[in-house]
Amino acid sequence: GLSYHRNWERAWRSPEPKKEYDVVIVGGGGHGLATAYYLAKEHGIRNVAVLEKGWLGGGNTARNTTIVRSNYLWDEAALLYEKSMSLWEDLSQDLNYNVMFSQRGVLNLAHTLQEVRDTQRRVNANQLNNIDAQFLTPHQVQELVPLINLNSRYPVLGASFQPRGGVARHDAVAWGFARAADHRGVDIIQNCGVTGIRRENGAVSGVDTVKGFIKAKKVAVVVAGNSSVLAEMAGIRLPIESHPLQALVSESIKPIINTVIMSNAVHAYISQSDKGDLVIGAGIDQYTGYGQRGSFHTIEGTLQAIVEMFPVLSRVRMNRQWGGIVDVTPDACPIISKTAVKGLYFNCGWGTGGFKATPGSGWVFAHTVANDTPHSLNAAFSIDRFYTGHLIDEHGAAGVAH
Ligand code: FAD
Ligand code: PYC
Repeated sequence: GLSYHRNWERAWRSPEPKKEYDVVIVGGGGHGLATAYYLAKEHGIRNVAVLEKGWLGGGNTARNTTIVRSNYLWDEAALLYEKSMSLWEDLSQDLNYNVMFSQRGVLNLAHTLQEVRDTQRRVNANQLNNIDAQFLTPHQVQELVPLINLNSRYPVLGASFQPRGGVARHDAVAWGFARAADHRGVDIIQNCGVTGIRRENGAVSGVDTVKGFIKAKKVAVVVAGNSSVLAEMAGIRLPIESHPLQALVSESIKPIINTVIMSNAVHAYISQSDKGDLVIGAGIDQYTGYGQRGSFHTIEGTLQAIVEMFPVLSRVRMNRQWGGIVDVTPDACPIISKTAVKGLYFNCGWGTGGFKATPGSGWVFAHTVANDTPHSLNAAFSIDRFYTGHLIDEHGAAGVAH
């Protein structure tokens, strides 16, 4: 500050794009940057460009509420998210960048008898996969969260708790991966929207961008809410719907909540950031669209639920509200896959829950792109499952209902 911003070191270069790369990654969110980092680190592939139409992490990476957990029901999803969790636990050291990963625990509340049964089933399934899930009674929930009203219109009958879950600092995740990828030779090019995907004889040959054509042996698309738009450029249809998802933060207040509390049933969740703001999120807006905002009634319903669960918050002022566009699949699971076009790969469909997967997603996608074959952890998440019917239904474990 005292140097008037004159002496900051550059965290990454901003080169002009080369004419050709071994791999072009489309999308400079956390997932795209993580993919670039692990391509360089794990597979020695460094002739890589990340093309971002805006600024790094300006999409959902910057717009999400940063909840990290791995308590998914089915083995396929649980193992993938748990891989991500294990990478989170070492990420600040690995990137040499403090991503402020804070394992303050995540609670998923159950408000009906059926939800209690579903929650217990998921906890049992998690324990069989060595995931640190516990079932808490209402009394135990109250001990963890003294301010919660257990007996509101949404009575709390129990909860799952994952102590290793928590939150991280979203910007730092994008910047940490970017800096570490850049150090390994990856070119990061912002303000470089991709406008076309070229193909020759059934194989990808490069991308058209606002900075001209860039030749590429492989193209890996990681653009979250814009996935269908990019797929159309390559003549592919994806089973994806893009919906707005909203969040908001309050003014800063003293520490009052030291864990993460989520309720699928009431479409609301809350944590408190290290700055003191309450970070509150909603369920998705039901309509599809690409506008990064949401409708008023959704956020109003969310705040009604929050105030019922936490009457003490009724007079806290809200500071900012925003929306991102989430890419939702029919089974609430991602697509991390080769496509019918040789050399073209898609990583999308993370919907409302991809932030927690950022390192794991990049790690398995890098493997898939480098070897032209999926890792065992993402083999089940191929696009083929929508033809074979081998869906992995994780609607119950999705953070917010959709
Ligand atoms: P993004 O960060 O969106 O990156 C995609 C990038 O592609 C963008 O930067 C975009 O500009 C770029 N792009 C698009 N089109 C082009 C183009 N033509 N050319 C070049 N670049 C292009 N997940 C959790 O796990 N926990 C949470 O608590 C959570 N909360 C959420 C709350 C909200 C309000 C929202 C919106 C999402 C939330 N999510 C959460 C979901 C999570 O944010 C996403 O799943 C995840 O961030 C997706 O990461 P990404 O890197 O793929 O996407
Ligand atoms: O997937 O845990 C999650 C989540 C929380 C808020 C939005 N998504």
